[in-house]
Amino acid sequence: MAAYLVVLIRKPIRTPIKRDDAMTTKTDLTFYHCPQTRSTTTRIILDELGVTYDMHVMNLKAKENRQPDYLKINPLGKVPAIKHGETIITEQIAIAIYLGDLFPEAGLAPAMSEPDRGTYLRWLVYYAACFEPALIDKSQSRDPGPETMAVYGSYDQMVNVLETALSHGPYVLGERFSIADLQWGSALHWTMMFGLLPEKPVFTAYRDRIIARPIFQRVLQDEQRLAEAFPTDASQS
Ligand SMILES: N[C@@H](CCC(=O)N[C@@H](CS)C(=O)NCC(=O)O)C(=O)O
Repeated sequence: MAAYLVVLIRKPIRTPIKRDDAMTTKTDLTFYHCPQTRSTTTRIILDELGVTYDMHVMNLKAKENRQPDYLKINPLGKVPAIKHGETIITEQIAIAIYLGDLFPEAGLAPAMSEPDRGTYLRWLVYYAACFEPALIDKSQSRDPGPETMAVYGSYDQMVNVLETALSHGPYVLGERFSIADLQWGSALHWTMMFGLLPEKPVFTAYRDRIIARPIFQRVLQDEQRLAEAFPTDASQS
């Protein structure tokens, strides 16, 4: 049976983790990762939350993510994915929301009882529902069709709406830093690097502010090291 290479890395605990009465604990968390891909954002979120997890790193170039063991985790063979106890979560935005709620003590996700919750969800989901589809269509020179039929309107509309959303303060929620900023800081970093998003001043200032965070920088540097052992085929990332 083809086994994929697995690296287990224990992350330091920054915040005390309380044991639940349930069978699983918050630390019973496995993160499936390929360096310098969308799962890098998940890694940044995990480290900013300061929690412990096991990291399984796969070699995308060798298609380890397409082996039967991993297809049981995500039948699409995509990263990121996490396993918490017996629950598997795929899709980076679902994972971001799940992790923020799983570790409320980190204060990176507004609770349902807080007024910021709706705005937080709105811009996180905008990433998956509008931003990514628009950028992928553009990069593939695909015509999204009429604005009323395209899920993101038009590429230009999608970009303008994002620009306005990021203009209100240092962060998506104004003065409050959240997981939404880790998602968007990372997204702007990669997409502007690949020329998929215009380098508007609002975008560059926002990106610079978020990626300057020490944990963000530490992960980006370590991803370079990891990518040498677990290379990524650029066309898959
Ligand atoms: N909809 C997924 C997309 C994930 C995705 O496209 N991941 C890429 C890496 S950036 C991947 O795993 N590609 C490998 C492959 O398809 O073989 C999400 O948002 O999590």
